Amino acid sequence: MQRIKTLSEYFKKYELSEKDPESFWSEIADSFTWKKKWDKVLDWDFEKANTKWFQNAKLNITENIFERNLKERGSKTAIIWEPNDPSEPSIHLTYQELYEETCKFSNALRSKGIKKGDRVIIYMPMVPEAAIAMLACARVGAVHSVVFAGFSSTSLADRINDCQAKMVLTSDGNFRGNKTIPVKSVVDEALEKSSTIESVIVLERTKQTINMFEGRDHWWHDCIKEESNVCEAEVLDSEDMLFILYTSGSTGKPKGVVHSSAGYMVYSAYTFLNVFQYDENDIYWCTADVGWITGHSYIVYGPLLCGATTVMFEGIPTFPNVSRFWDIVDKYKINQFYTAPTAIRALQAHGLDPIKNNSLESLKVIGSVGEPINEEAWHWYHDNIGKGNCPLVDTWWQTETGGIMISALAGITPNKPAHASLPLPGIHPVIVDADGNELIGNNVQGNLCIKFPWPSILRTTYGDHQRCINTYFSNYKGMYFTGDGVKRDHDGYLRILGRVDDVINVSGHRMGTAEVENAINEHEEVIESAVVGYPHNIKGEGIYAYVIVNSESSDDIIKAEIIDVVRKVIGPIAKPDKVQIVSGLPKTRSGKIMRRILRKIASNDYGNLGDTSTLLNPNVVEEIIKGAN
Ligand code: 7RM
Repeated sequence: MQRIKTLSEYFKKYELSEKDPESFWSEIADSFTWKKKWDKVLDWDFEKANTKWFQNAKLNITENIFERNLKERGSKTAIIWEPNDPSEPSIHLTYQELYEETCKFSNALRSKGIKKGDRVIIYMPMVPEAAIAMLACARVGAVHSVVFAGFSSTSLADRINDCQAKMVLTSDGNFRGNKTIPVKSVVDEALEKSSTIESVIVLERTKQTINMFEGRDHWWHDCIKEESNVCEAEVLDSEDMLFILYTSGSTGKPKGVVHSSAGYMVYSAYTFLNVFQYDENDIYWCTADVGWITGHSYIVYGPLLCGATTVMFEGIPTFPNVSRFWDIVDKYKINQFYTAPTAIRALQAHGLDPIKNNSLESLKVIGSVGEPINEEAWHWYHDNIGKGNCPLVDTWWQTETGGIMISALAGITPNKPAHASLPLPGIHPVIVDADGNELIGNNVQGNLCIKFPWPSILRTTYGDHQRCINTYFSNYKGMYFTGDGVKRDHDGYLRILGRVDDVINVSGHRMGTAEVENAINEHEEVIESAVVGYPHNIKGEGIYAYVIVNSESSDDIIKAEIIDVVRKVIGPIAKPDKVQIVSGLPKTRSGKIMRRILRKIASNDYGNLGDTSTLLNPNVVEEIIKGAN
């Protein structure tokens, strides 16, 4: 695959992608290995949410990672694994070793009856086996759905049930900082609420005591013991499902975003190579978890397709101390470092002391993802980590887009603090006003839509195509709606302003306000609740819950119980930062909660609440302001 090397080349490619998208994308796709090439590059109809890329082509993504790379890169390190505890030895897996481990586990999956199209849940810590599990599923044509190992048993059961999964891959436990987290027992609880799982494969990691259910549960090491290290790859159609990844939206339960084989492969590899400007001998590290899309596209698939060395880190940035990230950068001489603004802000709060003993001179490119990066954090990151001479790529994209959509190309596109900057070739963003009119030219602000398909656009929401149409393709006719606000500045550079729907972004994690409200409402004494986001120094947004209760308990006790119920129903990442007990919620005459007012109060912005006279209960606003946290 050719990499873009200059700004004028970027503009040339961009122009070609507008004029002739089919030849632009087929040239890129040509550098992959196909069992059979496509008949037609693209077929699409946004009104029906139907997009097909590389029609009737046949392939397996793992042959593009392994067979395509092995000859030249068999002895090159594919994965460097850094354990939670820095005194435990790290692991280096070459492409050849990763290939053999993947084949063994693919054979194990087949031995346990997994076939093409079956759904397999991966609920695992950040260990090489998590990547091996994903790749083995892809090799046998099974559809993986990775669930972040911090989610509760209820969240896990919801996902298992939604996609009718046949198998769960998990571990006994999970090391995280100085804690050991039970994982298998969460799976056991989830399986009490679901009926489709036939077997569970358990990786031994923490060696803690767990229950193994005869006939259902098997140890990972037993499963691979007798398996061969060669495994023929299943031949998949370009549009066959590669994976499902659940993500939160503004309504109801999380949606299963579906990605297909060929388009995702082409786009994740192309964007990895170009955004990070990866060179053959570079060491690349993305700090995300494989439970999120960033881990899928930019720890596993993108880098491995490009034959890169990718670092996987099991731990957290603050253990054993707040120098951990920078120690890892120096230990492996990381060249490209990719993390989230929330991590930057958290580390920034500790000042420069934690980096005074680090050189960081291996760094060539630093990146940001998951939420808007504020200017202060941008400068701190750029000056102190990048030492002022590393391009900072602020990469905007979503679970649904599969890969990076708007970003500088490192060292090529001029940097502008807090601006994701320009769309990648092949991406055609438009800014629309509330009525759907396209806002042309510079100095405009509105909602961000994409008007033309790209190879890794989501294909559907699992089991409910209408929901996909309604969520993404109905707000603005003929366009994909992102849910984000955006500004195009006087230079034509794009700045993402954050969500315009009822989704909040807490430490780079997407959370639906309705989802958190539903969890709170599970508490027996809760009558009604309303959840909004508010600006938070470190997390970007915090979760503020207004709750009406019917309870004899003290406010402090009930608040603690409410936080606990959210932890149990969704997981610790969804715990409200602030809970306010109120006697009523501001509502319109038709009974709709006025979130706009609640958001302002949560943000300490009482000055301009707008017109409250049309409320059903204007008095309640005063009361809420008085009691605000
Ligand atoms: C990759 C990822 C998607 C939402 C998206 C935005 C926000 C992501 C940026 C960003 C500003 C960025 N997928 N977002 N990247 N906002 N600048 N560079 O995070 O599906 O989990 O979240 O995240 O609101 O819609 S995600």
